Formats: sequence, structure tokens, C-alpha cells
Amino acid sequence: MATHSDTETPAIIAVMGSTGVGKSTFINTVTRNHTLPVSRALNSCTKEVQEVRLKWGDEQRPLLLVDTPGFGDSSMSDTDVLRIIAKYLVKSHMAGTKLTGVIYMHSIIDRKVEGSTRRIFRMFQELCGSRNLNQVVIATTWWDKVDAPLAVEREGQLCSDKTLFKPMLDLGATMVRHEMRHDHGFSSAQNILHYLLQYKTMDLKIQKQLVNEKRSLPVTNAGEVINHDLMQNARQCIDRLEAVQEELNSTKDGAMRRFLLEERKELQAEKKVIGKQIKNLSKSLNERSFFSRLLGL
Ligand SMILES: Nc1nc2c(ncn2[C@@H]2O[C@H](COP(=O)(O)OP(=O)(O)OP(=O)(O)O)[C@@H](O)[C@H]2O)c(=O)[nH]1
Ligand SMILES: [Mg+2]
Repeated sequence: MATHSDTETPAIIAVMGSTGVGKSTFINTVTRNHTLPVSRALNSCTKEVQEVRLKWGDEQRPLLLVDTPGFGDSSMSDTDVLRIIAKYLVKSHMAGTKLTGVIYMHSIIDRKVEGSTRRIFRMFQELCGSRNLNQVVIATTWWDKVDAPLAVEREGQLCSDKTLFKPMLDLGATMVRHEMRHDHGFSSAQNILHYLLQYKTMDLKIQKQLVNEKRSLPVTNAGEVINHDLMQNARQCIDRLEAVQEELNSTKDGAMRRFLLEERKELQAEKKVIGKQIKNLSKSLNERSFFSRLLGL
């Protein structure tokens, strides 16, 4: 039987998603060892992109699984996480190594899908590009901790809601249950990889935009999704601050003034946080030079 040599370019599959959904656990399960740290604590765990090499199937095909930091991280903004992933994708694109598939993990335990998470879904779609979505598997996790009927109901909503996974599924992405109840999820993980490995390699939309079109991260479509909301939040916060100030100027009622002063304090704190995020963003704007250096321009 023909075997694949060690020097052969490996198939690459990246794993992305929010923090704590089980990305590193998935990779550890496939490799049947615990190379990657996982955390039971409330803090996010993976801070950098990490590659894990293994041999796949009877043919011993070289395979590279790419673990990524989770969105909604307890110590990094989503922009920071996107920047870390984008850097990795640019480097690998320039090294001539291409992805064969992407797994997006989502925990079925989440009782609500917040606006920030829905934004990550949209960002992820833009990161991949519509044409590549047939090489995307959306894997739901944590089935063992939710009542089956409830989990199935949530899964149905995830599939049918236009602000959740419906747009990606309509464009060819596949949604599967990654259940850990049987063999700790080993065969489930194998099925997902097996499905993705049938495809040829692809260029993600964000790779094309960063490398071929030489865009900077904030003006890629994925970057814009994250920035758009940030700018909108900033505008809303400033408008509300102005309105509160006007009300304060026009009322003499003691109780009302105390209430408004409290609200102003909260809004000022929120403005400070948004300001920090915008500063972070301009840091990534300067990455034009980082990518230019990388491109040798
Ligand atoms: N019960 C249960 N626990 C899970 C499942 N998937 C992951 N876990 C646990 O969830 C915790 C976090 O898992 P990780 O693999 O570190 O999650 P991650 O997505 O890599 O998180 P970040 O690195 O922070 O982005 C660990 O304690 C895992 O054992 C699952 O399907 N069911
Ligand atoms: Mg992790």
C-alpha cells in the first residue's frame, strides 16, 4: 500500500470558535494525547495559534491541525484574536501552505446567543468567503450537558435563524453534532476530519484580501464586521452621554439628578473601554507595515 512520505505537504485543518467550546479538546481527542493545554477554569486558555501534526488513516497521510484562540476571550478583544489568526493565515499563505478545511465549534450549552457572538458568526463567514463554505464544518459541542430535547430545539434555531448559522448553511457549510458521550468524541472527530479531507485546498477570503489585495486587517470584510459594531457602539455611547448631559442641565430635581449623575458615570466608564478598543484597532491599522514587511514590499 502506498504511504505518504514525511516530506509531503500536510493537509491543514483549522479549528475556530468562541472560548471554552472545546477546540483544544477536539484536537487532543483526535491525536489521542494531551499536547494542548485545556482549562476547566473560567479564564480563556489558548492564547496563540498552535499546530499539531499527526498521521491520518491507513495511508498515514500527514495532517496538521491548527488550534486558535477563542473569540470572547477573557483577556483579549475579538479584534486581537482575529489579528492573531490573520497573522497565522498570512504566514501560511505566503509559505505556500493552504487550508483544506475549517471547523467552527459552537457550544449547544449556551442558553442565549448574544449579539457579540452573532457578530463573530458573520465575521467568520467573511473570513472564509462564501465560495469556501462547503469546506466548513460547524460542530456543536457540549451535548452531554444539555437535555436532549432542549439541545435539539437549540440546534434547530441555530440552523433556521438568519442571524445565526442559516446564511452559512445555505451557502454549503455542514452542521454536525460533536458528541463526547461515546469514546470521548473520538469517532465523531474522525468523521468530521474524514469529511473535510475529501476536498482540495482553498484560499480563504481573508488570505486573498490581506496578501493578494494587500489590504490591512481592519479593511478586510472580516475586520470590517468587528469594527463596524465597535464604531456604532462608540457613536451610541457618545449620543447617550450628550443626552444625559442635556437632561442634567435642565433638571433641578435632586433624585433625578442623582440618577442622571450615576448614568453619566456608567457611560463615561463605557466610553473609556470603547476608547481602549479603538486604540487597539489603530494598532492593527499599523499592521499595514507588518504585512508589507512580510510581503517584502
Ligand atoms: N462536558 C463537556 N466538556 C467539554 C466539552 N468540550 C470541551 N469541554 C471542556 O471544556 C473545557 C474547555 O475546553 P477547551 O478545549 O480548553 O476549550 P477551547 O475552545 O480550546 O477554549 P479556549 O482555548 O479558551 O478558546 C475543558 O475542561 C474541556 O474538558 C464537551 O463537549 N462536553
Ligand atoms: Mg483552546
